[in-house]
Amino acid sequence: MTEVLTIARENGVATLALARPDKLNALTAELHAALRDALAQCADDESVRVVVLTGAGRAFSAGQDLTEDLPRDEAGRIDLGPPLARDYNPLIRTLIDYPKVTIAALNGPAVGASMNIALACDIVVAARSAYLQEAFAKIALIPDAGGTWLLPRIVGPKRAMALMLTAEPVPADEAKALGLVHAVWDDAAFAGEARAFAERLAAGPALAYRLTKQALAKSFDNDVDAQLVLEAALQREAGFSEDFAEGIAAFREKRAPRYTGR
Ligand code: T3D
Repeated sequence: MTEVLTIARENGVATLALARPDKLNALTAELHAALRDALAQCADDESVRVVVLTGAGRAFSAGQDLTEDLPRDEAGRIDLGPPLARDYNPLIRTLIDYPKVTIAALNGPAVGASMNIALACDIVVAARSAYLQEAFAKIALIPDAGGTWLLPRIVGPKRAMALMLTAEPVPADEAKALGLVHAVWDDAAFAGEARAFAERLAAGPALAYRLTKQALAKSFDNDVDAQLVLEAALQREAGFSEDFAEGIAAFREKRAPRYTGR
């Protein structure tokens, strides 16, 4: 059987590549299951510090596979409740809560649910020819996979509304200007630049990154006082770490730090 997801581990980076290139890496139940397993494995694998999600071939992913058999209700209508409850919603929760740095490396278009999966990663980087598209309205659906929560928090409610109602593609450079994408590289350089970027993060202080993610996850719910209390608690934890001691030592000795994530 052909693998629908490939996993490569190198220099602290696990690269998970959606691998149905003939179908622009459209998401099936099988691909969701493989992704779920891979994310769980990488969370437990101490040698992995950064997870990169990307696509094989010319697309990141074209969203839900529209040719897959979908469940039906008693009246015979397509019932999207089960795949959302089983696959999409847990995936978005997993990505938002993920204990390691996640990078969506958009080698090509990220469409429908796959745009929102990318946005649920910590950092999005893109090849110049890539685009992001909340394509749902084109097939008379509403944006799911966390899109209605994620997108307005990134670009503001008006832009989110327009992007969702028009279902227009957002080219990579425009997505960068909107804050959806952190870096855009030319297509020919993309794979190498994305790998180097991920490896730089993998050499960073993994424990401090995890705690930073925990702090940011609360920042839109907490008031300033609650956030200051949370920062103090998490900063104490960071301060107790071997990495902090190493960071201080490296600074004093004028050398690069060697972080272990402890
Ligand atoms: O299950 C649930 O819970 C529902 C959840 C839904 C979440 C969603 O993601 S809804 C959004 C679903 N996705 C789409 O609506 C996008 C559909 N695809 C497209 O509009 C276009 O393919 C693209 C704009 C993404 C790219 O266009 P283009 O011209 O570059 O490529 P293409 O020729 O259309 O596609 C290449 C092949 O991929 C083609 O197969 P073929 O004809 O060569 O055998 C095409 O059918 C296939 N493909 C592309 N997208 C999908 C797909 N096959 C299945 N599902 C797809 N989503």
